[in-house]
This record gives sequence, structure tokens and C-alpha cells, in this order.
Amino acid sequence: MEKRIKIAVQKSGRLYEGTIKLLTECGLSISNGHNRLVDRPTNFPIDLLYLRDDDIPKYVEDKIADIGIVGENVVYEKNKTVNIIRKLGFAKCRLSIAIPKTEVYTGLDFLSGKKIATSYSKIVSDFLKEKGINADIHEISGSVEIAPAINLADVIIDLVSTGSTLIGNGLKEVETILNSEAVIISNPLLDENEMSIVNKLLFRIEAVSKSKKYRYLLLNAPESSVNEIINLVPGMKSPTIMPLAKSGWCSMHSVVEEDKFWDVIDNLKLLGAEGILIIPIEKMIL
Ligand code: PRT
Ligand code: ZN
Repeated sequence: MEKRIKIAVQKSGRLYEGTIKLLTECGLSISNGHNRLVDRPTNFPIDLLYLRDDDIPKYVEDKIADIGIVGENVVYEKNKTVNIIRKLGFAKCRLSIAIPKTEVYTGLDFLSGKKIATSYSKIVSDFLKEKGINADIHEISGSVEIAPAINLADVIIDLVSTGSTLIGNGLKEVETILNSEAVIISNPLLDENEMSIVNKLLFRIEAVSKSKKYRYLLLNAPESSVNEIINLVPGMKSPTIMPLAKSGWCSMHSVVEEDKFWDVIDNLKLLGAEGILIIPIEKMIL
């Protein structure tokens, strides 16, 4: 029987959509996670286990799942024996210190002797220890942002993405102690067969994430500009160049990094390029 491995993913919540989108883009045929505990794609040897995100590091440490997708914040907080093998670029957020907006923040010494509410007591206590600050950590599992208003704490340390929850609760963000995004974690003791399946998945993730960074570029150029355009958009190996029916002109195909293409296009126009098309790439294998 074909060897299969298991990946632990969040059953529902902020990681769910990004995780399913990524695995689907990697070609896994996933049915409907929300209503199931396990999913068994028929076209790839990885079974999905749907869990609460907090449980994922432990399941991976115990090898109930071989790998998992979870936020870095949870990995550090749970402190299990797992390896982070790839950052995934979604569910980005930061663990930040926030105080009532009327208070004046004087730097980290502001925290000395204060009562800090957080759901991340391990990360926070490590941070305080490293900075040599004595404060009283009050662990709560949800709605941390209301703690100052009900006199449960003077300070909170919580996840922030847009910042609107803090503002809505009369708080201001004063310092970030950790940046986080979704990552793949793995059990450190995978055998060769298991690693080869993980590597197959990582290869596909790489192809998907590269394709998002690049766009396919098509344009018509006067032959006299071809060399300069090649320098501008060298592509993967080199651009494809085909003659047009109109003499003195050719069609060029290349790839260009998404965050550079507006600058590139301005320069292409100066070189006489016309009919410029920018097309998304679905997968990219170098
Ligand atoms: O049910 P389960 O235990 O699986 O999920 P959960 O409720 O514990 O976690 P969930 O789904 O809320 O978050 C999962 C992961 O998403 C977190 O561990 C982070 O890695 C990541 N993430 C990204 C966030 C946020 N952004 C985020 N904004 N997790 C939580 N928040 C919360 C934050 O705690 C605060 O209450 O959103 C609020 C702040 O948001 P803004 O936009 O107002 O700043
Ligand atoms: Zn959770």
C-alpha cells in the first residue's frame, strides 16, 4: 500500500481558509473540511486532520500528525518539540503590548510591577525574563482586550492585525514583541519515505508561492530595442523572441516580478514597446 502521511490543519478559524486554499493550489483534492475530522485526498498521499489550532503542535510532537499548519505564535507558546520547516505568508499578525490610550508609555520599564493580561503567558514570561522586567502575568484565554476596562489588568499583550480591536477598546499599541504568520511544522523524526512526501509538498508550495510573485509579460517591440528589453526583463533563462508579420517588429515573452512591474513598464514604453500584456501565472517551476 502507498505510504501516506498526515497533516494537522485548523478545523475552522483564521487559518482555515488560507490553509485550504494553499493545499488546493498544490493540487490536493480536498472535499469539505468544515464537516469532517479527516480528509483523504485521492490524488496526493497526505491525509488532513482537522483540529483546534492550539492542539496542532502537540499532535505533531506526538506524531499523531507528521506535519501541521499553525501560527508561529502558537508554536512558540506551546513550546513542543517540532521543527518549523516553512513560513507560508498568510495569517500575518503581531503580538503586541497595548495600554489604555490615556496612559503615557515610557518604554519597557512601564511594565514593571504592572498586571499584564495575555493568552500567551509563555512567550510573555520569556520576553519579560529576557528584558529583566518584573511584572504580574494574568493568563486569560479570550477577550483579552477588555481586561483594562474591567480593572483586571493595566496592560495587555495580544495579537493584532488591523489594530481596530485595540482602538475599539480604548487601547493603543505601544510595542511589538513577536511577528507571526502561518508556518508548516514537522515532527523532527520523520523517516525517509515521510520526508520524501513532505518534500513533494514543499516543492509544490514553492511553485505556488513563486507564481504569485511573478507575472507573465507579453509585448511587441521594435527590433532595435530588443537587447535593451532583454536586459530589463531577462526572464527565467532569457525571453522568448518571435518575429511579427510586420517587419522590424517582434513579440517578446518573459516574466517579471510583481512588485517591479510598474517601473519596468515605464521603461518598456520608453523603449518603444507596445501591446504590453501582464498575465498571472498559476504555477512556476524554475
Ligand atoms: O478554534 P481555534 O482554537 O482553532 O482557533 P482560535 O480562535 O484559537 O484562533 P483564530 O482562528 O482566531 O486564529 C488562528 C491564528 O490566526 C492565530 O493563532 C494567529 O496566528 C492568526 N491571526 C492572524 C490572528 C489574527 N490575525 C488576529 N487578528 N489571531 C487572532 N487575531 C485576533 C486577536 O486576538 C484580536 O482579538 O483578532 C483581534 C485583533 O484583530 P484586529 O484586526 O482588530 O487587530
Ligand atoms: Zn486556538
